[in-house]
Amino acid sequence: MSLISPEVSAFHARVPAYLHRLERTTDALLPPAGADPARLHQAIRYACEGGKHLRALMVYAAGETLGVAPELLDPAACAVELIHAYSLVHDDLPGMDNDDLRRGRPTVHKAYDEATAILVGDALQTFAFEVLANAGALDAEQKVRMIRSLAHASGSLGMVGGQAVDMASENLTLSVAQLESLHGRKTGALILVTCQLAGIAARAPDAVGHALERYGKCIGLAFQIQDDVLDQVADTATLGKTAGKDQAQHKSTFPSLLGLDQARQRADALFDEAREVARSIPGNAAALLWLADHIQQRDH
Ligand code: GRG
Repeated sequence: MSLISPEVSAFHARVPAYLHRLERTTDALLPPAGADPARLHQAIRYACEGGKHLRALMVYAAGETLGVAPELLDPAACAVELIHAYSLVHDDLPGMDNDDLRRGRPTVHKAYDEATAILVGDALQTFAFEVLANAGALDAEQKVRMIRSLAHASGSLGMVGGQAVDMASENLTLSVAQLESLHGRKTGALILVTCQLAGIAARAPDAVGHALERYGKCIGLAFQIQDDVLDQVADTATLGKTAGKDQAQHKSTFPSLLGLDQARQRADALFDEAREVARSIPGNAAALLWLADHIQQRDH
């Protein structure tokens, strides 16, 4: 049963069209699978398939709230998904999380090989900045601001730094504040930047930009808490209460620090806060409200 409220159903109806725009933008940017070197280009396209595209939808939702035409949002939506895809390919490598499956099928290093997976991530990262630099609908200042924001969010003070802290924290018990800080960088920075990119496309005034950032921070943290909760529930269902991967590595998670119920409550409170912030943004908040509902209701 859909729990989408009538208030936000208008954006819901436009989601397939936004996803189609993302697919078209990405397809036009990436070299064809047969381009030399064909194996690398096949693997690049493989890495981009599947996925829920939540980050791209955040760009479109924040942009729609601010009244931005979708063609000004396409490059940013594509760029964040490319950075996200690269981060997953590298995160799955044996030197990092060593995962065999991603999006329900073999990870890139399993379907191809480790060296190819490293190169796929490298190439996806550079394509993300190329699509912004090429964006014909944006002016030069908007492009530079977008490139700067995305570089900052994905670099060593953002996602890459968060990954480094995560790896260094293995087998340590973190405080809730430390875990929030780690995930604010590892997962949150890329979610937050989706709102910043939409704000740049809209030339939003500072006050609106700050409200959008608050929305993005709430969604980013809620998403990560929910991710931990979903993992814990899946581990408990499939492996028994103690055999999950995170527990085997003694990794701090929100459910391990707060308990499952409190972790769920914290995520719900953050989704509520995000909706409250969305309603305070001048414009049509329906898209941002839809997104908060949609992410809150996800089961994977
Ligand atoms: C290796 C540079 C580098 C960074 C890795 C984001 C990240 C940093 C690693 C991802 C590891 C992970 C599974 C984190 C949990 C939260 C998360 C990002 C889940 C995957 O995001 P979804 O659910 O993925 O949006 P889809 O497949 O839908 O795109």
